[in-house]
Amino acid sequence: MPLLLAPGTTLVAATHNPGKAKELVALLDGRFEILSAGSLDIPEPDETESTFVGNALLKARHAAELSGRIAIADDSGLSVTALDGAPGIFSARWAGPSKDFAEAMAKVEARLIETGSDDRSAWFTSALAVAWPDGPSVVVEGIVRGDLVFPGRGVNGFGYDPIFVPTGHDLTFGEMEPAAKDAMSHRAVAFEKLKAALF
Ligand code: ITT
Repeated sequence: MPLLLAPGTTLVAATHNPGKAKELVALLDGRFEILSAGSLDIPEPDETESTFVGNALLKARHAAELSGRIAIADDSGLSVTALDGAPGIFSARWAGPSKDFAEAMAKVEARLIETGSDDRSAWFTSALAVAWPDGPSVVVEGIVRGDLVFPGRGVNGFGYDPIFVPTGHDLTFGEMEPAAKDAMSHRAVAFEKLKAALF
């Protein structure tokens, strides 16, 4: 039987990142009742997998098992061409325990300068996983391509948004209105695939 998500279903948003949680709620668009992992006291699992898809499934399954409810998780990150795809799945970890993204963006710039390359192209990836407490799960992946700018610009969004200009645009994700980012982001691309699979 195909897996389907009926409107009005309660979903646990298995993230502890407030910026990401806001975007997930915007994408889910009043279609579902959302409970946050934080409000259910679900701890953050260790992200032990080596891919976005693997870590998204791990987070969704963990939250589904602990809550007994259907859970949705996102694993995402910034990949820089001249850095062979780094920081990639380590995007959150590059900000250190204090989650200092000014530091993480400075590290990206310093590493780029070290390479001597003038290639500033990069892409964001989002893997979105939905897991049912009794076992099945679905995962999809979306990307958005762009170029990095230094210094960063804008205070909207979160994480690496100030340094990322999506292809075909002039504003960084940090300068765009949230709705503009939500219409084209890696998370939105993944979400379209999830809709096709589950709604
Ligand atoms: P959860 O695991 O609790 O969801 P997290 O922040 O640890 O929170 P990830 O492991 O998926 O999440 O790390 C993704 C990091 O990549 C995130 O902390 C951001 O710094 C960055 N990132 C992902 N999507 C982004 C976006 O849309 N804009 C800017 N940075 C983003």
